[in-house]
Order: sequence, then C-alpha cells, then structure tokens
Amino acid sequence: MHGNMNFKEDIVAGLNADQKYLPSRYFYDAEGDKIFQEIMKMPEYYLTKSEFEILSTQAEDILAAIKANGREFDLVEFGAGDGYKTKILIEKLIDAGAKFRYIPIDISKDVLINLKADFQKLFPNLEIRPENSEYFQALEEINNKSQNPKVVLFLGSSIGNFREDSTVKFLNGLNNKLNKGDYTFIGFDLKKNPNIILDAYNDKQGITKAFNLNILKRINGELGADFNIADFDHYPYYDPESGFAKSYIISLKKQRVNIRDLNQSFDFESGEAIHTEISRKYTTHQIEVLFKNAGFNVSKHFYDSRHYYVDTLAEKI
Ligand code: AVJ
Repeated sequence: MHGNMNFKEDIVAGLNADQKYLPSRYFYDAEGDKIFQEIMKMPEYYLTKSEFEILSTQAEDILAAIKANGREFDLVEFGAGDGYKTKILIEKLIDAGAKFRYIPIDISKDVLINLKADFQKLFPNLEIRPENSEYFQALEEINNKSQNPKVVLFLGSSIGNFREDSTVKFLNGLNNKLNKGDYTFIGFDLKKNPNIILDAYNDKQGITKAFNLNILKRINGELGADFNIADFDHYPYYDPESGFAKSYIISLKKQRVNIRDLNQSFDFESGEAIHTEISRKYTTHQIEVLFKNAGFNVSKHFYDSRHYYVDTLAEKI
C-alpha cells in the first residue's frame, strides 16, 4: 500500500519520544496488506461495507452532483491500493454514462502496475493514466497535462488517520492544487454508538491485534531488532467526546529491545504504551466546517443506509 519513505528515521524518532509512537502508515508491508484484507472482511469492521454500499447504490446521484455537464473529467484517486472500492464506483459510473479518465496516484509503483492491469481487464475502454508520485506533486503533473475538470477521490476513511493539524493542512493543500469547479470526494467515518466503533478495532479473533503487532515484526525483519512479539499486547480505545479511536501496543513486562541497525537499545516499562494509530470519527457538522475553512463548498453528503459513514462531495470555490 505504501512505499518505504523514511522507515528507519521514523522508527528512531518514535521510539525515542517521551510518549513512544510508531506511525500506522508502516502497518502496510506485504503481510500488513494481507491482514488489512482480512480486517475489511470482518463483520465488526463496518467501514468498508458502508462505503461499498454508498458507491454501489448511489453512483448515479454522485454523477448527477458532479456538474461536469457531459464534459469528460479526470477521476483522480489518492492512495488507490487494490482498488476494491473504486472498482464498483467505476463500474457504476460507466453504467450511468459518465465520461472520464481514471488517474490513480500512489507512491508504490507495484500498486499502480497491478491496479492498471487489473482495471484494464475489467474496463477495456477506460483510459487509465497512473501517476507514480506524492499526491500533491501528482496533481501538479495532471494540471500541466490536462484541461479536464478533476474529481479527487480519497476513500476508505484514510483522512481519519491524520492528526487535526495534518487534516487541515491536507485540505488546504488539496484546495491549493485544484482549479475552481474541481471536486473532491472524501470518505469519513461518522460518530455513532461508541460500542460499535470500539468493536471495529477490537475484534475477538485478534486480527486487528496482529495488524498492529506486525509493525514490530517489520522492525525485527528490516532493522534487525529483537522484539519478542508475545511480550506485547494491543489496546484499542475510543473517546466519544473527541471522536478519536486510538490504538496502542502495550509492553507486557519491563524489557529491553535491541535494534541492530540503529545501534541502540530501547527500554520498556511493564504496561508502557506505544501509540500506533488514530482513526478519527466525525459529525456531519465537523466535516462541513473542515471543508468550509479550506475553501470548499459542500455539494452533497452521501450516507449509507445506517448512517455509519459518509462520502462527501465538495467543490473548490
Ligand atoms: C484503512 C486507515 C481507514 O483506520 O479504520 C483498520 C485502518 N486500523 N483497523 C482505519 C485500520 C485498524 C483503517 N484505515
């Protein structure tokens, strides 16, 4: 799902911090991608099912709300991954008579090669133009090459993984790279009964636990560390007031871990928590404020039938 970025530097920074942390973007190596596929299939993990329902039942309404006036548009996607959700949207958009090109953006070349091959087979008449770079850099490239209006997809509640300041920076940065009349279509997980949310990150089978602990395995494999995985647990937590679902890895005993490639040892107290992930939940009102402050006009909210999740279409003004 993601390339290597500054794995080593980020691990050093996180484990040396007073409150230790490990960035969740490093969950996604080949093994992590596989575990995430399992998570998406879990009955507790409603997010994927909700968004899939929205995309498969409301594509005509989504198309009607994108005022492309029959003009061809560029359907741009940030962090396309395996395209599981995008497939259904593209299929339904084609059925509804939309004219568009598909431009998936990902920093992983492998992801784009697989995605293009897969999608070209499914949609032989669709023009696919992958961009292999950072999101905002790719938008600049697209601006240079294309006059088409853009619809930028950011699905899967990935925006929920940003801290508050990064969310604002992200939306401002996106607005900056768009032209007046371009759209963005972003998936947000909504506040709901906190028990339902906590269950999604606290499955009984331990799949989410394995997903979190996989980052320790990665550090063992890629930096020569000696984390004993059995000496760590996973602790998910949801605060209904802030809407933050947070995940932690907990040290089950006082222990010292050596990381060979860093030439450094790290001490853990018994019960010490390493913060790994934020998955933020929103109200519709909070989403509207976010967009408004970043220079967007909310065109329409597309909810699933349970109102667990929303895909919001917003226009740059
Ligand atoms: C893919 C980042 C949206 O935060 O809900 C699933 C990842 N973490 N279970 C999320 C995840 C634990 C997921 N995102």
